[in-house]
Amino acid sequence: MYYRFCLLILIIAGSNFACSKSDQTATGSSSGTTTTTTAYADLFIPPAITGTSFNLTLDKSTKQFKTGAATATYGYNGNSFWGPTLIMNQGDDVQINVTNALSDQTTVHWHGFHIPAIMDGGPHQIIDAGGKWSPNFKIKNNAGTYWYHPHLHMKTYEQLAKGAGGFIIIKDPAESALALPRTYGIDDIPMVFTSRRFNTDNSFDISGAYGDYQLTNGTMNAQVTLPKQYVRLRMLNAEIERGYDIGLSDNRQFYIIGNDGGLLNAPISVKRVKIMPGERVEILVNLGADALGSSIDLKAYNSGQSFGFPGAEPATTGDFGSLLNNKDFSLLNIKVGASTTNAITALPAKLANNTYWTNADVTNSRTINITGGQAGSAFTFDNNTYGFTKINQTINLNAIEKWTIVNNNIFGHSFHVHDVQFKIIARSSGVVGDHESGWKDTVYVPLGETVTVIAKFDDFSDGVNPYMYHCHFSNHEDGGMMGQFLVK
Ligand SMILES: [Cu+2]
Repeated sequence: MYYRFCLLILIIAGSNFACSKSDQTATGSSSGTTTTTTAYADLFIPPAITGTSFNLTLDKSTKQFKTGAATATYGYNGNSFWGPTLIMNQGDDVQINVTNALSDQTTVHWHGFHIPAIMDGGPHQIIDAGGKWSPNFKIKNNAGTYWYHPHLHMKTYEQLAKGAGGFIIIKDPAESALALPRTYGIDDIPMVFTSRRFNTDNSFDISGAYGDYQLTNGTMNAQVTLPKQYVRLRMLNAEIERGYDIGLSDNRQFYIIGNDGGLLNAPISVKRVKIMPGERVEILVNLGADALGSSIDLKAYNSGQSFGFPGAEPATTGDFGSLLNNKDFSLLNIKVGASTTNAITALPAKLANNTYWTNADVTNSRTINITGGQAGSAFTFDNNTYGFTKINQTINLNAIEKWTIVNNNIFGHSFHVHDVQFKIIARSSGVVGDHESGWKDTVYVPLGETVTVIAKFDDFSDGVNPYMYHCHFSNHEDGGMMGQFLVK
């Protein structure tokens, strides 16, 4: 196994994990600046499976996160946490055989995919303990970073928290023609961020909103050596609730090249990018000018966020507290290694030719209000708790719909719609950021904000099987912050 035990010193007062390198000091936003002794562990790179036929088996496992007992986990295909990366080509007809080796039901949802509702893997496509499910569908999405995860109603949090999930990378001819890093695990790195709290017996505490220990690809104190050239990081937030405001420790510029539904039209140069649960952001980082053997941290700059940003709460314990809350902390220590023979050394000026929906295209509009959450009650949409047999919205096939999501409530949320990729056209707080200007399936709706998106609901009609829309905070989703829509 790749991990080593970590001698972790958590500087609670000083606010950060401090890691072992002698030249590195804690970079907490408040008090302590302390050199400490923590060993890094090698970043786990999920094995990749390429082709048109994929076998996935979800089973119990264990992983050694801390000294003492191993932690009970879930993983696909024998992995101790998370699952293999499935690499698919646009236009292919793929068959996936899912085996459920748990002693509990599960489902597998293909997050971001435009596929028939019956293949979607939502709460209705239940795979019984010991059972199998074999969906097949054509890959219609653009090249990009997608993922799979359980979507069993009221068990999504538990199963995702235990480690059930995996990446899907879609390739297409337009993306393949670009001079972008795409050697998996070398200069093209999948990175899933989450955090966990542990009980005293080292089992996961599956109750609160936030973990105390950050995990990147299931690795605590992760480190990776990347080549001295442009590298591509495919970042996924698979947290329960926490958002991440991501940057590099020397505050350098990096380049957003894609979001949920594939490439942006051109790279966007930034120093920070926020990524909320369910969202993906692909970035390029130029390591070409870095000295061999030097290192840089990819960090979450989560201190000082305003209330409503998930993880900004000041508490260190309890359901809405965490040792990582309102802190800056490292996600990955990157060591700069030798460049590869096929190094990408320049930033493409142009990436894609997306043309997006506008108000002029809209054939129907609807408004969804974020409700509930008061006095300990669950969050809801339009005051309706999720109902397994309840259809909340009915959409005409080929409609181009404008959805306005209104958050006059008490906290931020991450709003995800199945079946479609949408275009964010308005935020009441101001303009839509360049960093979220591409195709999206998940959008952050901050406290006090109204967000408007447009999507076309084409190709797949079904008068019986619904798609889901929901908050991608899995505790909110499990609590009933989910609705169902039919396209017919
Ligand atoms: Cu929510």
